[in-house]
Amino acid sequence: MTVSTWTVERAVEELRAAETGRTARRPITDDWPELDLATAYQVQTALVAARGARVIGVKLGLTSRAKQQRMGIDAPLTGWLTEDMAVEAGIPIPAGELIHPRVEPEIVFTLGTRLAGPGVTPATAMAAVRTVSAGLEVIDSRYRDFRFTLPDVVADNASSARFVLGDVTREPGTLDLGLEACVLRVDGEFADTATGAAVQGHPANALALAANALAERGLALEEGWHVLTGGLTDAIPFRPGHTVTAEFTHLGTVTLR
Ligand code: OOG
Ligand code: MG
Repeated sequence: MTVSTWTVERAVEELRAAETGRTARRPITDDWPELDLATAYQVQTALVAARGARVIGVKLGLTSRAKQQRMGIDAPLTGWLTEDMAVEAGIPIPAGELIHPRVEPEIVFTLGTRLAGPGVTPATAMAAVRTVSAGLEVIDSRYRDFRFTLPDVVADNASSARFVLGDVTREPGTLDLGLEACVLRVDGEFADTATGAAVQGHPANALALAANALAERGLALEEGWHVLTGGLTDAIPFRPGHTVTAEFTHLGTVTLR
């Protein structure tokens, strides 16, 4: 019998090595099949702590059918957003720092008050929102070909890399976010489209889901935090020199180069 020598600490080291060495690795569960979801979230928290950047919010992953079908996983997850992931609009993404980046458009909430589960409903979730904006998330799995199981991607902080927020902010309640549309283009060419309803039927459902999921681990969404509600469309490969735009009905246009 072989005894697994994997631990939370070892998983963190392996993921850090893949990230800093810009080399994708095989899924941790290939070597550590016993990695369960609760332990994977411990890896995620330890990984983000090891990177040392301040937490400024939460990202949801795999909240839309487009994303779930592409990744072959039908359960949403959460990860942490840190200060160093936020990129100013207009500043080029340092693609050389990443392994195989992909871009996806998202609807983003910024919280005016703390939001703690359990029992958060979409309505109570929206009552905590100060502003809504559009965003483009750059994801970059530390796993080869973005191939992973749910515990793998949870451990890898949901493939987090960078994100940009649009400069239009709207108060919730002034928009029907289920009907808010987004057109994604690469170098001006149409790539994909979706409305806010693609995310769990409505982005408010995703926000409530995040608050309730964090509550299971004794955590809450804090005032001032950003919440990325999940890719509306499938993510598209981000190649140096390309310009990706996400044009929203009321939330403006977000550009990444
Ligand atoms: C996992 C990250 C998912 C989203 O918005 O669905 C995510 C992945 O697709 O690699 O950020
Ligand atoms: Mg995302």
